[in-house]
Amino acid sequence: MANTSPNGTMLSLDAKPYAFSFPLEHTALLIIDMQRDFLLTKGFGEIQGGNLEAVQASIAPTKKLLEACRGAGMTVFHTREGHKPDLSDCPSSKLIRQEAAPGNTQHKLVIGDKGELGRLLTRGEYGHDIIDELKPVPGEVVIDKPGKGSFWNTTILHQLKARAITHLIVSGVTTECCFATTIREANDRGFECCGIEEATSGYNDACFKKSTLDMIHWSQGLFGYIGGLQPLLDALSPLSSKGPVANSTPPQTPPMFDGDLTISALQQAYKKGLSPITVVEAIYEKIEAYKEIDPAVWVHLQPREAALDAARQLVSTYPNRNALPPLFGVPFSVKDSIDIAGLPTTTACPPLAHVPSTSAPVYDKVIAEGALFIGKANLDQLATGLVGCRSPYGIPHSVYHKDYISGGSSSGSTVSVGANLVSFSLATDTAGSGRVPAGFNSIVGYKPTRGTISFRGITPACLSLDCIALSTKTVSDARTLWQILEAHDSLDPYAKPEMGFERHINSIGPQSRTFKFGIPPPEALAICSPPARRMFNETVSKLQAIGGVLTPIDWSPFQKAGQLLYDGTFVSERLASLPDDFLAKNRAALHPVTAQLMDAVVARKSSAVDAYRDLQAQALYTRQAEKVFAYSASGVDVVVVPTTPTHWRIDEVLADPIKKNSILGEFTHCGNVLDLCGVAVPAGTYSVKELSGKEGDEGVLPFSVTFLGGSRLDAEVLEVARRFEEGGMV
Ligand code: TIU
Repeated sequence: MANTSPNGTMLSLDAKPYAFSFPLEHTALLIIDMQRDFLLTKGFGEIQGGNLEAVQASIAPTKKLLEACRGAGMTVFHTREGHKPDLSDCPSSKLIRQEAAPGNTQHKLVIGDKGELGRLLTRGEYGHDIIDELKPVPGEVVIDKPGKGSFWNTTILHQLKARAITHLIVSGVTTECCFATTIREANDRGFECCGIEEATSGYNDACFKKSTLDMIHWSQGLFGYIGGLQPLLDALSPLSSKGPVANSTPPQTPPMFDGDLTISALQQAYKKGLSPITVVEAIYEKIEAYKEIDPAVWVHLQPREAALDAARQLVSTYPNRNALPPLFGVPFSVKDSIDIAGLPTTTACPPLAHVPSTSAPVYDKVIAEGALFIGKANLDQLATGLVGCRSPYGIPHSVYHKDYISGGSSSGSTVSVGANLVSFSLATDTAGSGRVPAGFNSIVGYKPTRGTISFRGITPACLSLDCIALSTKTVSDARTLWQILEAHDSLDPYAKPEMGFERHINSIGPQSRTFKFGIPPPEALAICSPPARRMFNETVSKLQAIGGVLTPIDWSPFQKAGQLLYDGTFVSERLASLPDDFLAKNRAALHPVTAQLMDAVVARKSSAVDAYRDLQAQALYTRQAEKVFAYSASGVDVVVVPTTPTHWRIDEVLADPIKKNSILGEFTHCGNVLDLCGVAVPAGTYSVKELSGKEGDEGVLPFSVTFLGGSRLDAEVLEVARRFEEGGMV
């Protein structure tokens, strides 16, 4: 049974204790430990005395289940139980207890010992890997777990939340051990789980398996649901075209490119046979045409032939369109403060230009996933500014209006996405540089929690606040990139610890229909233009209409943190990133506004005492803001702000460059100072004349709101933003 709901396609199957309903887009298939060590002869399981015939009964049904879920385009997770070769992650409870049993005859070989399939349950060994029949394909997640349950000491909760998963279809081995433990762990973290009876089995008799499954659904579903394979296959079969179909051949006539550059649309189109060569040809036509409209987008454009070569290379590297990496053939731009080996990084500051020999990890990662590099995008000099008017390579304008600013500092990045020249851009955000220009070009600007994506290989603006920003067309595309890029980089001194404490899924959970949000008080919103105020009020109503509960918050830490960035010593850190004599030597070569800003920083003569006071204030406001987002009766899921108070004309900024710039950061600066994550999302348009007050002015301008969340609450923030994007346009 399928129907659509605010959460997408709802499916349902008969199960115990009652029907299991699940939203397809928020459901993952979780296949537990289908490893050679557990399923094949001479593996760990057999050595420990397990009944191999019983456990192998799960293989064929699990294969059917996996194919059906892939066919429906469902998210797939696999787990593998095992340990580091030095066994440092293997506790004695696993290593010794069974072996030490009086009269033990079964556990003569233990984890780490040499068996015929390699060292038992040891990562990297043949026996540790998943059986050939169920081999993961690109895009599927493999979780290596040291425990029986899948959640202990792994990133699975984070990775499921990152994909907005709330429901799990669970299969795998062994029923009595890792399957059951995982369902219990998942249940405690808020997931709705349905185990599939035929697709799990254990090392014991049928009675033992039945008892294990009964314990899961007993008492009206104490831990979850148990369903049959056929009812699930029946529920999924109408959707079988959504994902890769085994052994299908490409159509004779490849599909036309419809111009939709969202990552999700390109993924579908490439699966159906579209060639990335067609896409490259189409976008170079558009890029050439757009140079007439705005010649200031690019600092470096890849030659068309080079991009075509890269596309041809991708086609030959990935001949199977059913096993493409997630960014296969997805065109992107890069802010020109991010290193790409062999190309100059200018940071829009020619005296600082250098040609790096290695690329930033963020660039390498998207290339490794099949993305197509198109060019390096313009920016405000030294990534300093929110306007887009401070570059020697020209002033890009909003894709909506030639007289209005594009915003900055990621000006070219956001225009290249807003003008539909590329699918996404790798940008940065130090004080709003990813969010402000996203707002002025009606795209999504996502600033993840700082330190969760590597910032190596990037010219710093203010290193302790700098953060990668992702410029995309949709929240879902931002989420896709975030999943690919997010990883602990031990060489990045500002990296967050590898595993953060993850809250259970709540505001984004299976039962949630509401979320709590706070907004700035009226006196803080008074800085906004009349259309920005009107549209912000309408946004609040829209949020309430989609389940948002407006909740009072203490705005003061956000406001004070913003002031700290305007008036405090953080601006001195911009100088700390430059060579000592840089200003003296290069003043004449700098953009006049950059020179003026840097001179003002020097003239302040801030002391170390001033800097420490600011650091202490930052810590205090950060703790205060954490309370706003705390998991408590008064805590909110997101704070919603206008991305900018207004939209300036280019001539207005040129006449008053510093003040006009600082006003734009009113609602973004706090995000960096308080270690928040945030995503700017388009929220409709208004007429230019409503802003200018001049009847004769034509055209419209975009309005944008930003959803701010606490540190590492990215999954929650993106989910609320998705709900707004899909249901809340004003
Ligand atoms: N021993 C046993 O039944 N199982 C395991 O050790 N791991 C899993 O269940 N995967």
